[in-house]
This record gives sequence, structure tokens and C-alpha cells, in this order.
Amino acid sequence: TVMDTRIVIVGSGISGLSAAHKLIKSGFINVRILESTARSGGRVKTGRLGDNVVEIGANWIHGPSEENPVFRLARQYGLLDPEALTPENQALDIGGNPPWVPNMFSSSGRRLTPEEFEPAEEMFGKVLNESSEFESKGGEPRATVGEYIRSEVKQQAAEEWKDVDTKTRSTRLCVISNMFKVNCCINGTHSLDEVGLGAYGLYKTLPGLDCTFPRGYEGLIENLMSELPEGLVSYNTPVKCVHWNNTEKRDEALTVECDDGERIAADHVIVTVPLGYLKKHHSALFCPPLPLHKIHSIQRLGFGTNNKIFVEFDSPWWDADCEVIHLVWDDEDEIVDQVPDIQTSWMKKLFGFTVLKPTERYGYALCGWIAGHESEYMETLSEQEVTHGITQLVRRFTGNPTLTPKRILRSQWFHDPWTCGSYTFPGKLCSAQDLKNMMEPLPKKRSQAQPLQVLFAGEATHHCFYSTVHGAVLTGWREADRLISHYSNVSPSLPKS
Ligand code: 6YU
Repeated sequence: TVMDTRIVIVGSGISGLSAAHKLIKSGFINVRILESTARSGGRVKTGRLGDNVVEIGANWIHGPSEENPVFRLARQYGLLDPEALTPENQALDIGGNPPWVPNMFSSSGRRLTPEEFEPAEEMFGKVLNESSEFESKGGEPRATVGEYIRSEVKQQAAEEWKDVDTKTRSTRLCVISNMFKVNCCINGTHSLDEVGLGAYGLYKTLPGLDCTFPRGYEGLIENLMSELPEGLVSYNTPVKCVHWNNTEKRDEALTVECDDGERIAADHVIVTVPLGYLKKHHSALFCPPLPLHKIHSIQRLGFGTNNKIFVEFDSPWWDADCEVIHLVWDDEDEIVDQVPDIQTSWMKKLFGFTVLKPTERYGYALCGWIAGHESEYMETLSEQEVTHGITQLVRRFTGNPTLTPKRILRSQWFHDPWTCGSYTFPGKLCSAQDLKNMMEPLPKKRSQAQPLQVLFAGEATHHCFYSTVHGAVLTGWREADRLISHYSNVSPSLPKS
């Protein structure tokens, strides 16, 4: 019966918590979460820069509107600013591109004029939008987003900018390189040459102007936790292996083995570990191993690194209305998103900064964004070395040799042993089928074996909202619903949710 069905959830991120929440509300009482670290939230992680809250992980609610479960929860818990709740804000359809006010700086120490960067932004935006259209045209499995944009931009620049002086045209192409780096961060990839063109359009946006949690994203986690039974989560309890389909011991068909040797018998396990962790550890984490088609999908999907470097200054070197700062290198008119020598020039990959607002709360603080292997290398440096790199960078771009950051703080998602990167993107040979394979429960066929032993949730298992918090929530609910409907067929006593 529902009362004694044993459900184990691996991972206490937002997807694991969402699954537990729904199961418990539907009457399941024998639910446990096993979490490797000492906290809940996973990639939803709020930190401090001085007295201010800053997000180490997820930053925005992407598309805060009625269809977004994170928006609905945040509203219900009273976690949002009034502006985010207005109908106007919810109706704004930005298609994933917030209309931020930019300031553009060049590596020669001057500001770029709108004449220099606006045509480049416009051209890049148009071609990027076209990149989303190959999915519906039946795909283009081999080519990448990087190759497509690069060739389209080169062709269009030659035609449309043929009467523009060489220097301005070159500067505009350098701006395009900057746009590539911005999109490496958005996609959490090393290079746009790793993002599959055929699958790029799978990602869907929701209406609503992206908003933040003024008191921190972790407020969402705390509120969810407060509605769950005490002791639900076992912390510092990494799962080492999920033993499934054990046909010898019928009553122990499924057991979860922890690092400390404890073995927990279960009827169902919901695995929510990040794709980065799965890529590295899937062969040890499952016994017997995962079916081949699932392993291939784990490999085809991409999981890269995007990190933040928060930097505080005594006074601003950007305009009062500026929301995003771009750092444009004037030797990058060949459209590049990778640096020539990571150890000496990793900081060239940092596309720039978003400005923390409001100023009354944050003072003059910026959030720098850096993706890829350059970002992974940055994680290995000491805080002093990172500070030194950032200081040199802002001095060069402002032309101000005395500019000095007050304080810095950075994330290190690649070296987090339980995440191994930041979030999912569609790799070169990816298709919609790979996301379907990711979410498919085990064992696959309705054989003699007990069905729905191992279920899969987490950001990387959502067919169109992968890489987001709302995607993760929906996958937790989906797997809870899978079990709820399974038991409402076998045991009519289950209250309908
Ligand atoms: C969003 C945003 N945002 C920035 C940065 C990052 C992410 N995301 P979890 O990892 O949370 O939980 C798993 C748990 O399992 C965890 O606690 C582990 O410790 C545990 N575990 C692991 N192994 C275990 C074991 N063996 N045993 C036991 N436990 C184990 N999302 O909505 N808005 O602004 C950002 C951002 C720096 C790192 C983000 C953002 C992603 C979300 O944070 C993430 O999806 C969810 O938190 C994941 O939850 P989960 O439960 O699945 O895993 C146009 C276009 C194109 C394409 N896409 C672009 C979209 C934009 C994506 N944007 C992200 C941007 C930022 C800036």
C-alpha cells in the first residue's frame, strides 16, 4: 500500500525536494532523501558579499509568469518584489533576451560608441534566433551553433557593412566575439562550437521579465523545507551505488548503498544527481549498469561550466543606468570564443559583468561571468591570483591604472565534486530523443521485474526547460506523479491530488 511504499530520493536539490513535497502531500509517508553535502538546495545557493546576499548558483527566475512553477511558489511564499508581480512584468515576452542597458569597453581603454556595437548586436541577435529554427525543420544533426553563426555573420558583414570603414567593421566583429562569450555563459558551454544546431531550438522560454529573489534564491528552499517533515533529509550521506533488478532476492530487488556502507532497501529510487556527476560516475553508481541508450544520451548531452566572479568597488566606473558591462578585445575580429593560452589569458574569456542593483543595497558591486575551460582553470587559482587578474583587466579596459577592487568572491562549480560543472546544454549530436532517454525509468520493459524501480529527475531530464530551476521543479513533480498514478491504479485508497 501507499503507507508502506519505501521511496528513496538521491539528492536534496530543488528537484528532489519538489518530488518529496508532492509525494508526501499525496499520502506517501515512507520517503527519505539522501544528500551528499551538509545542505539542501544544490545549485540553488545563496552566499554573502560583505553584508549583502549574492547568488553563487541560480540567479534569476527565467520567464516569471503564470506557467512558471518557481514564479508561482515564490509568489505564494511572498519572496518577490512588487514589480515582479505586476501583470505588465508577467506579460513582457523577451524571448530569453532581457533588454539591459549596456556599457561597452574596449581593450584599448576607451568606450565603444553605439555606432560601433549596435549593428553587431542586432546582426548577432538575428542569426542566433535563426539557430533555434533548425529543430522544427527536422534538425541539422552535425553542424553547431558556433559554426552556423560564424559563417552567417561573416557573409552578412561582408555584404551589409561593405561601405563601413575597416576599423569600425573590425570593431563590430570584435563585438561579435564578445556575444559568443556571453552565449557560452548562457548555455554553460566551453564554446558555441560544442552546441548542437539541430537541438538548440529544443529550449523554450516563458513570458515575463527575468527577476531575482531580493532576499536570496535559497528562501525558496527554506520555505519548501518548512512544509516537509523533520528528519526527511539525511545529510552528509553520499550514495555510492544503486543496486537494481536484483532477481535473486525478490524482497530486496532494489537497494541503495551509501558511502558509509549502509544499505537501504527501497521500492523506488528517484535519482536527481546532476548530469556532470552522472557523466563521471554512472558506471559506479548503477549495478547492473545503465542501458546503453541511456549512457549514450548522457554522453551526447553537454554539461559545461559557467562561473561568477563578484567584484566590489568604492566608486562606479560605469554609467548610473548601466545594467551590463561588456569587455571587447580589439584583437578578436576573427570571431573567437576561446583564448589562445588559458594559463596566461584565462581572463579574456570573461565577457564582462552584470551590475548588482539596487545601488542603495549593493553599493558598487558587479557580477563577472566566465564559462568554459578558462573558467575551470580560474577555479584552481587562489583568491589573490583571481583578484590580480581582474584588477589588471578592469585597469586596462577603463584606462585607469589605480582602479582597485575592494573585495571579490567567485563560484567553483566545476570542482564541486557533487555537480562537476554548471548545467545542461544540447551537444553536437543531440536530439529530443536524448532528453526522453534521460527521463525514462528502469527497468524499461514491463517484465516479471518490479516496475518503476529507478526514476530520473533533475534539470537534465526536462525536454524543454533543461538548465533551469523551473525545469528541475517540473521534473521532480513529474516523477512523483508517475508513482502517484501507478499506485492510484493498484490502490484506490490513495487520495487524489
Ligand atoms: C535558473 C538562473 N543560473 C547559474 C549557475 C548555476 C546554475 N541555473 P541540483 O544540482 O541542485 O541537486 C542535486 C543534488 O544531488 C545536490 O544537492 C548534490 O549535492 C546531490 N548529489 C550529487 N551526487 C550525489 C550522491 N552521489 N549522493 C547523494 N546526493 C548527491 N537556473 O532557473 N535561473 O539564473 C540560473 C545558474 C552558476 C550553477 C544556474 C539557473 C541552473 C539551476 O541552478 C539548476 O538547473 C537547478 O538548480 C538544478 O536543480 P537539480 O535538483 O536538478 O540539481 C536561449 C537559450 C538557450 C539555452 N539555455 C539557457 C538557459 C539559461 C540557463 N541559465 C542559467 C543561468 C544562470 C545564470
